[in-house]
Amino acid sequence: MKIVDAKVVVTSPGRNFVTLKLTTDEGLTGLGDATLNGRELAVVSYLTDHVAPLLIGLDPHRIEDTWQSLYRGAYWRRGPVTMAAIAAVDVALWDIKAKAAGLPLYQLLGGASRERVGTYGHANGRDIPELLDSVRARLAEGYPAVRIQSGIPGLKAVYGVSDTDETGAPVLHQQARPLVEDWDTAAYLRHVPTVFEAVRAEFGAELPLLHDSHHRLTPVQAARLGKDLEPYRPFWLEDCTPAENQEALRLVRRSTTTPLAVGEVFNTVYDYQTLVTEQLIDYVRSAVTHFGGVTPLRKLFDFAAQYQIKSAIHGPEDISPVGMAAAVHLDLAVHNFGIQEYSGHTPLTDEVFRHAYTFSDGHLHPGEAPGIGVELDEELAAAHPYAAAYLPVNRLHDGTVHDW
Ligand code: GCO
Ligand code: MG
Repeated sequence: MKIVDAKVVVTSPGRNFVTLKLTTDEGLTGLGDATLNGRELAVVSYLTDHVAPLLIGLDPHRIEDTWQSLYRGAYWRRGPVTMAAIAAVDVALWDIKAKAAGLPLYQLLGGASRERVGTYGHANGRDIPELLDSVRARLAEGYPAVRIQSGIPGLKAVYGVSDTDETGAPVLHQQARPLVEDWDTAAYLRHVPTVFEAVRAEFGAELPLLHDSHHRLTPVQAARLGKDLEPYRPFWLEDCTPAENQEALRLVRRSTTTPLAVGEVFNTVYDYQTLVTEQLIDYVRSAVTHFGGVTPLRKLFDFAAQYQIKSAIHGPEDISPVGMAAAVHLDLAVHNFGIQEYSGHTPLTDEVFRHAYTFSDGHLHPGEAPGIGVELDEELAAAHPYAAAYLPVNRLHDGTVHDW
């Protein structure tokens, strides 16, 4: 079998998604997600101008060899643009291989290690009463675990709550400049424990509660927050520091037993080396889409497993249903699965990307369709073209840019 066509499809059925479609001389097709939120067209160019020409004529079964040649052959290794492009190729090849075998991808990854995949959903509120309503809504939808984010008194727009629709999904800013949010770490550190206290008081001790600090704290601030949240037994504290400084997590780890989750912006195993070997974290958060695909993510999970660290694949709305499908196959197969983030997509997105995976009773299953189980409606995709959109930026009261 040979690859005869490599096409990049950009569509915006509510938000931008970048998809690679490979076609073989036997008529089999494979899809891979290459969406890099806010920087989509850089990956489109990387794929179209530099990768697609290399794929024509290759045997699609040679996944490891293709991965290694794209990673090593570029000379310029790592980075989100490169790794999102490689991820799309990797997933498209796994899709083709599994279709050729007539099996759902999880079967090629060792088969199911569980019956279904547990998830967490997002609850957001501008204030605590609104957040409690949002938690109630997620529980009514069946979510077994909930991430809680709340507005902070004195701040007008903060991560997770500035502009969300009725499902809790962030509203896109399709405009020429990024939206500016504001930030005050002291106010945040004072407020978050009161949020946990209120949610525990309303929903009891058993509901797994997660929280995302979105890279905003210094190590000593993160240590303080981890300690302050201990009485409320969080399931995890996510991205407490900007973890490209891996050593920063040593202080946090020594100071608190609050479990830590890190890694959605990481793109290779080297980003995790210290974190994993020193057991500084409890969950690795990379997405198939941003980590170079199923091939390296599986290796990361096996590496993490040696240190009792579990998987928690990044699953916001900006991972397309193609990336989500690949994630759910991995989730079902790996032994050290922890939890899957799942926000779902708009009905229009689910029409553009018809998928076999299902969400019911708070759990995902990849389905039994051969491959990853996603079909792209190219006509509908073309009817919703790319629209420039930015993630927000974050500024302190004096105007200083802060981590977003
Ligand atoms: C999460 C993430 C997202 C990111 C988004 C950026 O935990 O789901 O932090 O909300 O902000 O993926 O593109
Ligand atoms: Mg996050």
